[in-house]
Amino acid sequence: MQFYKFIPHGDERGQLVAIEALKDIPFEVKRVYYIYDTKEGVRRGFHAHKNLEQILVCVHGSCKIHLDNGTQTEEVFLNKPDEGLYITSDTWREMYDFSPDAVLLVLASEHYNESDYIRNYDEFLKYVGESKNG
Ligand code: T46
Repeated sequence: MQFYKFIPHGDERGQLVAIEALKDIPFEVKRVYYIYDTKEGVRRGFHAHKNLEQILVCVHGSCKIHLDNGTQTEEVFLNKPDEGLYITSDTWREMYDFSPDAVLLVLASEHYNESDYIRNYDEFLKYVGESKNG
């Protein structure tokens, strides 16, 4: 788990954060999506990826991210529009505890591809186990 800190260009008008590919984050951005209007108690995600890097920025409100690399888990709290959570492909992720006003912005290194998803937890454990053993 790694955080990227972005520079807020603040002045009397307010704040502006710019994120440049390969400069502020380590990959070219091919896709941007955002999650908002999340209902109370919702937990989403429940998957890993085979080949996808992502930066998650909670640009408004807050949410939590559960990360699991097959051996260790972590809970991350996101509530800063100038901070990005970097998630590599072989990480199981779940997003939860969204505040009603939360907007979770995601920068992704690849186009959307359903066949890149590992949606079964046992398959995920097998996948990361095999990756570690070459
Ligand atoms: C991830 C976490 C953080 C698209 O059509 N294009 C897209 O780029 C995406 C991301 C989704 N969709 C469609 C597919 C589903 O019908 O939007 C619907 C909801 O997607 P999903 O159930 O995969 O959403 P989450 O919140 O479970 O997961 C998403 C990303 O899919 C995933 O890559 O890492 O956010």
